[in-house]
Amino acid sequence: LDLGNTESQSQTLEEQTPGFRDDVIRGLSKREKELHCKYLYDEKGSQLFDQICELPEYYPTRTEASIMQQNADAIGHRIGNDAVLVEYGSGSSTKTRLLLDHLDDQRAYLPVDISDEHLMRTADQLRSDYPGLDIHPIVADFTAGFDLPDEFETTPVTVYFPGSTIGNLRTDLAVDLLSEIAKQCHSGGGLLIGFDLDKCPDRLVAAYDDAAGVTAKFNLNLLSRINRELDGDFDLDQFKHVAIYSEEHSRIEIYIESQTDQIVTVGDAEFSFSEGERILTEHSHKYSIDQFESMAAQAGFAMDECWTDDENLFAVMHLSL
Ligand code: AVJ
Repeated sequence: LDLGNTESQSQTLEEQTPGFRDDVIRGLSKREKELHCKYLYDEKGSQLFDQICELPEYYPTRTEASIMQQNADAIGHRIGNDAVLVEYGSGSSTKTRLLLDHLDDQRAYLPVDISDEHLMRTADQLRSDYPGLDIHPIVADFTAGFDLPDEFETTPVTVYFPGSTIGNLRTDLAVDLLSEIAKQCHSGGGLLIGFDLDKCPDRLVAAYDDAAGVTAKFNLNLLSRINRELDGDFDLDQFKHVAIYSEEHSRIEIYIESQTDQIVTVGDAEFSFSEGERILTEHSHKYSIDQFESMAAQAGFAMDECWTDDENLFAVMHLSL
């Protein structure tokens, strides 16, 4: 039975995410401990996020999909025919299908995502569902910037950036990313973006600290990932999920809070936690339509049209350069 050289086939976990160890050690060494939110989305984290999207308290995903559904024609008209669509963080491209069904003689679709297997599987599925569509999957971390294939370097491009993922970024970094997107769109291009609207704190906190505790599992899963991949010894029973709303920054802040004074090791590094000490794991910024419009204007975008739901929970906006 030839097992082949599994070593060469299966990268070690470390090789899969080379920056993970360095980022974790650096983040836990800070006076105010933090871990980058992108590390929440390992296989288990992505499954838990899919479960979060089904929770009654977590309205963003279903609200954005219904806005897209209700306004598909108007949105398709704004994007225009013969469009080249680049989607940031495409995942399983479910919302995109709403668009693709309303864009006739679409030029090309370039889904961009950091997890390559998931992206390739989705691209294959889309090729069979949309035979006439030219699909170019791009494996990239869009926050780190990436180039489009040469053939699209000069064509007007519409970037589709759903899910309020822009909300993960501090405002100055959000403007930087929007400026990168503006460069990619070229003149004549556009941006279709979804973002969560600011609202009463109770509704927001409930969406990030659900009664069933799925968001708590999603957050604490990062400690299990550190234990597994970086030889950590976090005792998850001694840490708690915390979600608070910051009026000052109009954002949800998600933390992992130590329940006692304790020492944790990650490989040969050692970190002390005092009772109540927190690790920041994610920001989710909430905007008014005016705030978002002026933030995007700093990156050179002008709003064409904005669609919301009847409870004003979420917004989808089309902007042009
Ligand atoms: C995927 C970043 C848009 O900010 O609402 C959901 C992530 N975190 N519940 C969000 C998230 C906890 C989500 N984004």
